[in-house]
Amino acid sequence: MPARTPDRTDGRTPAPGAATAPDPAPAQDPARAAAEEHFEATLAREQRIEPRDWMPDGYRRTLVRQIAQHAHSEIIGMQPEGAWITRAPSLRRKAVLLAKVQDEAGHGLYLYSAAETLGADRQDLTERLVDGRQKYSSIFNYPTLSFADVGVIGWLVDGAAICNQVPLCRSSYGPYARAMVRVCKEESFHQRQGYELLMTMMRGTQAQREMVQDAVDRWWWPSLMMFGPPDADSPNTAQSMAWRIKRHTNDELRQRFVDMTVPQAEKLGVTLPDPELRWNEERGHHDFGTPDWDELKRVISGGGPCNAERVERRRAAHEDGAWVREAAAAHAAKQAERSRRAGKEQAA
Ligand code: FAQ
Repeated sequence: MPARTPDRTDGRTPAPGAATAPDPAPAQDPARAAAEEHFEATLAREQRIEPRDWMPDGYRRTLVRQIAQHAHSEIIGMQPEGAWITRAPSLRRKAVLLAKVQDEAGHGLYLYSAAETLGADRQDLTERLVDGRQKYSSIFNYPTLSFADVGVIGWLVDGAAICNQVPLCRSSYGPYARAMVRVCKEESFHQRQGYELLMTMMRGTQAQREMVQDAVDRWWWPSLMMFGPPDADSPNTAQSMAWRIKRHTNDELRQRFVDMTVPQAEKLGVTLPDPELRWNEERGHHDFGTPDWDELKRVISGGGPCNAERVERRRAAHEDGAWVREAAAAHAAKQAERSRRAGKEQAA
């Protein structure tokens, strides 16, 4: 029988960032000591922590932070490609792109739901995004200058997302891990559509090939930065690995992405813009150059080329959607009232 949260009946916690009373010391509270032991044993057995299980406050906070940032990334990530829906060059490309962008919205919704199982409030998370208190992936702060960018986002950005997220299917928190399974299946489809689009362009005119190369040159380094700062400068990795939230470090996944992508670039016929990129026989991996970490810091802290535009658009969309949320809430209240009345009539 799994240990349940001993001090809360509904397994929920105050909004992230709210003050929490310190938990009693385990030695003084046998129920708490048993819950902690159960938590550690569950991790050691590679089993999942579920919403009603006891978990350390830090574990909960870390998950809310990562899942919220991830959800925000999916939602903000709709914008760079979404900008091309009206300009896609054929009905087929338009339909494919529309479906892809809708998938990203779905991913955001699964992830916000996963954050809600930890006690986070969706409205609060959105407010934290639009007022800059929570982050989203740096990659979505770069502009999409040509239709080739749509293909390169599918190939490189979704490719990096897959490398990062497939191990998260084994993350220790059940709702997050389960959400990742479906997300990864869809991301893998997105990656193929991007690669297919680029392959088509590479078989086209010289101008199209140049568009693809230009897009690769602009997106390569930002894609490597998606994996986060180098391990030595990553404040969260050690603890997140110990809690089995993350299963690999940022540098391990970055290396995996480079090794996976180099042969695909060769097949496509594009050059990756890194003079230091070469196979290292001894390591059995590709060596590659150092991303501009100052650029990553700048983009994360709001100074990227599109940060202001992305957040402003998200804020406006949220405000424009207020009437939909109000209508849905009014409808739900009406339904609830109807079932309450029907229940009363049945009981009478
Ligand atoms: N951008 O200590 P670490 C997608 C932050 S989804 C912005 O290494 P951690 C789908 C980090 O959060 C893409 N912020 O942190 C798609 C932390 O913040 P704090 C999103 C970044 O969490 C495709 C601080 O810096 N994917 O692409 C970035 O252990 C196409 C220190 O860093 C996920 O969110 C960054 N690149 O590792 C959609 C995956 N890197 O504590 C549309 C889940 C780091 O100061 C189109 N997340 N930070 O608030 C993760 O795996 C991890 O959170 C990492 C960062 C690996 C991103």
